[in-house]
Amino acid sequence: MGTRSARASGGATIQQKLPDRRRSHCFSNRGRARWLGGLACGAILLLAGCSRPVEPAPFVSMNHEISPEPVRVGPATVDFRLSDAAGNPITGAQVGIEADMSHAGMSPKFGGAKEREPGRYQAHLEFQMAGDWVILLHITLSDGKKLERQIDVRGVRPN
Ligand SMILES: [Cu+2]
Repeated sequence: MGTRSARASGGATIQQKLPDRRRSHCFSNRGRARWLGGLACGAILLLAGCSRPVEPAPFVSMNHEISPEPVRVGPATVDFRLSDAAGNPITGAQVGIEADMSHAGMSPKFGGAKEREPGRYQAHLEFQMAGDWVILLHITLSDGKKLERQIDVRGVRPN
């Protein structure tokens, strides 16, 4: 995973930054001890990377609107805004849409969203059946961070 390799290489970088004087002063013992220590450190970091959640998710708030209202079987439009902790629009996000029904046995429908205005995104989808739906937004921010948001759409009406 990205985080894991970033941590491992971070450890290596710190080691390289240690002054060379010490290394040449007593290379045979200290150099090797440090090298082994570095390995142990790396292993610990790898283990920690496995058990820890990937990274604290960035703060992103989302407001959404679905039309038509009330939602019924057929085409629908989802408008949503992404903004940061300060309320500024989050631009340049790539957003994949996944629409699922809450009951088993239906395959999810996938689509994408387009950024219509800075921080304002729009997706088109089709509700094929009346009932309860869940829309998942798979969001990749411009810096590569990923997060998900869920929109519950209950009681889609028959057409
Ligand atoms: Cu269904």
